[in-house]
Amino acid sequence: MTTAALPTTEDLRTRALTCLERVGATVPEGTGFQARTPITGEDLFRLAAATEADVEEALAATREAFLTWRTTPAPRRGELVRRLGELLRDHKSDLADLITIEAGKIRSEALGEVQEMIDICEFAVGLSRQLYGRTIASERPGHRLAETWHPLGVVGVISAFNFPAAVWSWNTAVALACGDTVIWKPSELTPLISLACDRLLDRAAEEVGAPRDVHRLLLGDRAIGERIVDDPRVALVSATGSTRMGREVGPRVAARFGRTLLELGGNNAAVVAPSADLDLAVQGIVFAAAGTAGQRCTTLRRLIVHRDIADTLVARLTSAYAKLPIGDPFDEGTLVGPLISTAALDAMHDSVARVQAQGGKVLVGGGRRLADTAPRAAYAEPVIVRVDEQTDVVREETFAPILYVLTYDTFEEAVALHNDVPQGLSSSIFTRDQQEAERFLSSEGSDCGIANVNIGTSGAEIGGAFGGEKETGGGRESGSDAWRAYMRPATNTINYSSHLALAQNVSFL
Ligand code: UN1
Repeated sequence: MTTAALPTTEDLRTRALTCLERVGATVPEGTGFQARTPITGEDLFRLAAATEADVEEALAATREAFLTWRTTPAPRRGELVRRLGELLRDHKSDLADLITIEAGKIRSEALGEVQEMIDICEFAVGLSRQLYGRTIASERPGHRLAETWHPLGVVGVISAFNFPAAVWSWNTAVALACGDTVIWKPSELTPLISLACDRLLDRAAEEVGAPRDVHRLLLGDRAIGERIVDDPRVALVSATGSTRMGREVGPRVAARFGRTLLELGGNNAAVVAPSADLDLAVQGIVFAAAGTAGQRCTTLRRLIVHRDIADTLVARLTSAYAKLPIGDPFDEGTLVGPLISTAALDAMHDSVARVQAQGGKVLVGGGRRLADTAPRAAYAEPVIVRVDEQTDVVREETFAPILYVLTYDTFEEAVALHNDVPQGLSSSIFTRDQQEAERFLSSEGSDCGIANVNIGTSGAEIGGAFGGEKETGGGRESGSDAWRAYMRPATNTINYSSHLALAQNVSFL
């Protein structure tokens, strides 16, 4: 199904300007790069990119601001994050519109992304009163051993187009509560939502009297990211993107003994066992595989189905896929919006062609929609491909709605197939067999940072830590105790006796 006619680029331009105006942001016009919309695939505005002097000034200013911010009591820092959360709530609809215009997300998912930002702000406000350290029993009389946590410094956030605002907020809300300052280089594909978020944080800082330079936004290309990566004033580089990008960022930051928090590619799978509730499984699979047009790092890319139920499940999925409404993401009826670019569509078609050459069979989808009305946009039909083995194409992440279906006979075989990819972000099992579910979650089961039962691989809540293993990079962001990555622990030994006792019974003097 293709939903109603697309809005015009002019409509989208006006709508974007209205949203920005309501948020209080202006478009920095210039000749640097184009803001565009995947809805029509056309250009919206030409924007100024940050210059080398802007980058240097931002690095110096955020470092300077850190020196005062780190001594501001954490619950006071939390007030800034609370105000940011309130402003995000007030402007939820405008922010969601900007996300739809620039990233092509359907309305419900764009609103969900803003909700995720509000949620992490609330989490970080609470966190600002919970930056706990431990007290440890000392082996020496009259001594106390304690662990204290301190702000780290400037945090460089490099974010991707697909969660253009939420990933920034996971990092920024937590970093600010922890006493760090933030310098942000968003994707070149999503400058407008970045300007809106930056403006709201600026307003929050003005209102609560926080230093203006606790955060800076730098719009522009890869060279800006490289400056952040290489500058010793940036204590932590939190980067979200491809494994290829992480492979460059990791060693460069390590070479200067900086820290990284990497959130890279995923190749997430769901195991569907014979006992699974198929109604539940079909819903969970379709959302995880076709939702966000397959452009989440948590998107379901591989289905590992028990041979006995494979045909039944596949038949249900193909019929659901054939009915997916594809088109204008602002249309309430649409479930699948555009891919970010025609290059993404080419990559999708290339992967499908390569896997077909390896014996893969397309069961449904794979075509292009709206090519006549919007030749520069990339509306893709989510595709299901049945494969006999996990070939090199299946083992790589293609950032598009391709679902590969594999079959298994034994649980051990399913887990082995599941883990036999280079990435380790998210995973799930659909089963009513408790033993099987627990084994999947145990250390002999899924090797991912996220492992679910009877829900899909995507759509994690902010309360848990988010991230994955292997080529996904090992970072953890968002909830739980992910905050520790944004602080440095110090171990303190305090002698309150009148004797100098040495540890390990050493005597000296
Ligand atoms: C991402 O795709 O980079 O779990 C983040 C999810 C979302 C976050 C995805 N809460 O799908």
